[in-house]
Amino acid sequence: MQRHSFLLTSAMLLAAMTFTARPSISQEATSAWQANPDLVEKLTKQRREFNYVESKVPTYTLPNPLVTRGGDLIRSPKEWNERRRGELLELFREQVYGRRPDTEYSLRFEQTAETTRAFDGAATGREIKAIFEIDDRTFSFPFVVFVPNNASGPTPAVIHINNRYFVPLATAVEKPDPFWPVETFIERGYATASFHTSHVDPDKKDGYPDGIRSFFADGKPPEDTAWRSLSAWGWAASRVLDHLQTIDSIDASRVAVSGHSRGGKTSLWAACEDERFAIAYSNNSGCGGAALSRRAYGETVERITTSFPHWFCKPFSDYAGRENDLPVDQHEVVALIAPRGVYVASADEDLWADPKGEYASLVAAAPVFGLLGKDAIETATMPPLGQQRIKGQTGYHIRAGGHGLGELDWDFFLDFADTLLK
Ligand code: GTR
Repeated sequence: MQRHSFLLTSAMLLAAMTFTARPSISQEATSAWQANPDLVEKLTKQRREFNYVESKVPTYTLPNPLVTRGGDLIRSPKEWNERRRGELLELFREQVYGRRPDTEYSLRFEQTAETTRAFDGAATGREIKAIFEIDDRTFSFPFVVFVPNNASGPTPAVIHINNRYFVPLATAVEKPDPFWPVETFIERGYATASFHTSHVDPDKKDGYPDGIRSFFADGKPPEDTAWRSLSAWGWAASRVLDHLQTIDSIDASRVAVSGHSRGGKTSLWAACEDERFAIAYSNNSGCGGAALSRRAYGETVERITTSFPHWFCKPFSDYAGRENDLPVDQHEVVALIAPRGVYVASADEDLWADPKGEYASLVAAAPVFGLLGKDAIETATMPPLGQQRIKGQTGYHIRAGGHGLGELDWDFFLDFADTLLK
């Protein structure tokens, strides 16, 4: 190292001098992300009942994903698959997201619109209706799929869970949308599909009668531990995947699921329940998503289960103010997706979603990836703002700006997908 420093060329010296002459930039480029103290102060003043101060995060011990309920240490992939993964999945079903029904149903797909020349002929787009039948009752929701026209073989795909709105085929073709940038996917060699969460299960406290959960329960009210909206939306992503499996130009073993915020909570859980998903993307998912519940930083279990009682099953609300008693924490959602890919993204100003807790969760799952013979991010300190960190099966970035999902996030997401799916 020492000797190399003598070999600096004049150009490098100049670059180094320019670098030190602009300390704020050099700091931004090299030091681990930390919450902006001014923002912490501002948010603390605005919402006194929530904690934004790092030093006030309660002390906690995370449950070890590699220790069974009975206290046994899991030592091999076989033990993980046979003794631990199922147990952990059940705990999340019972305590957090609820259990999906096992009622039999039939499903068919009906094409309602098509364009074979989207984006100057680069893609074929189709609007599809998923139609479910139980006895003589039916339920349906629409989704839109695009596949590249000029790929040399089956392509990977991304299913985006859209928690904001439905983007019909015609709109997707005519109006670029950074929340679901279809043309970007096509240019980068990916197929993509998307649906709107509320078409599956209305995203409101009293929406139950009109959603898929009520359809499955034949109108009966949900049991305390039955699935709630997040799980229902994730289930819908699996049904879209059922459709992608029927398309020859898509390689269904290389399909990622993505979502923002409540959609990000959903995509993580979708990939826990359905091992066909090759990658889960969580964007600004926060509480009940990637962020550790025990940190109680920003949004808490109490707040989320009162504001959005339809997202989580009833038992989760019992941990309001007593997160330490949870038999699980959110790093174990990441662990359940191992050895597949998991990518977590945060935003600098989105302290409500607890970027530090989102990152910590990813890192705390690394031992499970390790046990399964895969690399994952283990570095405890966060990367600098705007810089992507990828190691093996996991990736992370924290972007400048607030709660949202845009082109920069997607570029990073697809860079990660390129490493695992291409
Ligand atoms: C917020 C909620 C978050 C997050 C977000 C969103 O109001 O507190 O948990 O899900 O909504 O989905 O945009």
